[in-house]
Amino acid sequence: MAEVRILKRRANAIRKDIIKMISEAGSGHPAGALGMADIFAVLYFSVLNHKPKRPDWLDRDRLVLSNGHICAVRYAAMAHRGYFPVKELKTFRKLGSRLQGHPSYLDMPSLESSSGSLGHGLSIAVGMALAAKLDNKNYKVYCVVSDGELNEGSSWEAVNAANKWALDNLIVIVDRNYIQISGRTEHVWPLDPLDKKFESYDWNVLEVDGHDIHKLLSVFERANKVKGKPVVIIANTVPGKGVPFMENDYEWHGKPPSKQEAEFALLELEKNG
Ligand SMILES: Cc1ncc(C[n+]2csc(CCOP(=O)(O)OP(=O)(O)O)c2C)c(N)n1
Ligand SMILES: [Mg+2]
Repeated sequence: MAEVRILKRRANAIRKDIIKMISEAGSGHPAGALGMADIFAVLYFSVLNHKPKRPDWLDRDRLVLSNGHICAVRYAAMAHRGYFPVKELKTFRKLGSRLQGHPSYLDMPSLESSSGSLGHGLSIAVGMALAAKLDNKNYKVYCVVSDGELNEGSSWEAVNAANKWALDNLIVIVDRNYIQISGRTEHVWPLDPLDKKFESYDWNVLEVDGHDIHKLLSVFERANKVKGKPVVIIANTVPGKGVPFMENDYEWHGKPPSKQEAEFALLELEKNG
């Protein structure tokens, strides 16, 4: 399918930019960002109903990034999609830049919310989805959260609230990469069985390989058809995906590659086009 091929290429271009941005800044979070590149390519280039040149369009779908530390992937996807010039990615994490290391909504309203302090995004998304219902609006609210972030009890209050209001316009994507800042999730603070936990709050639970573009396209299609319940897509991802020496290693949660490591990473990504 041509669309799948194009989206794969876009995800790889996003990954290259993530490496360049974080290495040039000398700080940042490569593992989660690389792991979510396929999903952000699919969201920005296929799923979202939005107008990059009119980010304040009232009927746009909202995308809340709750685990703000992986924002390099969002900035790269947005730049490629036309929200701002790709060359602005060079300013990532620099003083005065709109592209802060943790997203600042005040600097760039199209981010929908500021984030970085974990555990808030899901509540914000629930509020947006409820507002859409009250206003009789048809837009969807997508919310990306991470697995380590679900340690925050506030996330589960939001999950419960979404059930109360039967927010079927809310689609949550969990970056299930099994790592967090200080180790493997199941070692630091076990989460499994995550599907059963969401099911116990009467959510519609879908699970997907977060790197299979074809399956991602169909899981979003299914999620959009669910009526009467909020939806969670548990996306199984490989942290550091595409850069073999970073894959599945929690040490790369928040460490920039050296210049030499970045060159090596870019060579690896080059193999994928
Ligand atoms: C409220 C809050 N507590 C602690 C932190 C510090 N922190 C930043 S990232 C992180 C790990 C979160 O796990 P996850 O998002 O799954 O990490 P990743 O998969 O991206 O490596 C922590 C504890 C924070 N940003 N906010
Ligand atoms: Mg994680």
